[in-house]
Amino acid sequence: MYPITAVNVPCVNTPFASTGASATGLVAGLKALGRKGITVLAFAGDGGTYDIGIQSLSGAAERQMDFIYVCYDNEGYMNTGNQRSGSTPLGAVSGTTPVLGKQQYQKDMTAIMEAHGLPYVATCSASFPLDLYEKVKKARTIEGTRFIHIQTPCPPGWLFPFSDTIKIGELAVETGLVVLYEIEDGIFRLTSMSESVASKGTQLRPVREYFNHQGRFKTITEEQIDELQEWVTTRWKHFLHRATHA
Ligand SMILES: Cc1ncc(C[n+]2csc(CCOP(=O)(O)OP(=O)(O)O)c2C)c(N)n1
Repeated sequence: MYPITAVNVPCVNTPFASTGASATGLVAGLKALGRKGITVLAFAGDGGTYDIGIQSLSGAAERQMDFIYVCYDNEGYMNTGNQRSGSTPLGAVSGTTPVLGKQQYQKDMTAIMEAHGLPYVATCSASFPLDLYEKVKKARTIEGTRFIHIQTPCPPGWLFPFSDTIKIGELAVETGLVVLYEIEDGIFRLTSMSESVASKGTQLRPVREYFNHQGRFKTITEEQIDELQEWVTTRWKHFLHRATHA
């Protein structure tokens, strides 16, 4: 219990590489004991999910182990002082991309998890808590591996004032850099702010607005901004198409 863990339920701390394997073991152990009605929830950062723990997560997902896996994604290895991860965006300065910023795009972890044929995957933002609440509630009712991704803005790592935290998360969705959706048994659905932008037919805000508010993008180039704008626009069209041809 606190300060060892801040949650009021039984909890196991595991090494980075083994979150998926540890959750698998808990599911198997509860089954062997005949304990029913307990949800196993795995919770790991983007470093722990996109990079260090991807093999055990992929193995568990391929076996359709019965747990919810939540990746809270602050787009870097933050508690060791902000090293780049597979989720750090193109152009972002970090401890390991200190001069030019990261030169690669983010890995699309939710698409990778969808490709495992999961019964439920969803994307969320810490700035849209009701959407997150609904998705976790729904995931609890489904069997098999469920994957939930949450973008969680990080003031000290992304270099913006703490008071802007909710605004930055909202901007990520309003610009289309983060798209809120869920895929249940293969059926794709936009949700929350992303759904209302789509259904009203309004435009996404320019990605430049998101970059302007964060110190980590201080060295991003005009070419990179244009490239990212094009990438967002193309991806948004793809999502709109999926939403209307579900
Ligand atoms: C097995 C193992 N390898 C490496 C580390 C060092 N380490 C501590 S925190 C961290 C990065 C965590 O990044 P992330 O999973 O994104 O979580 P965040 O700190 O951003 O919440 C690393 C590599 C460790 N503690 N254990």
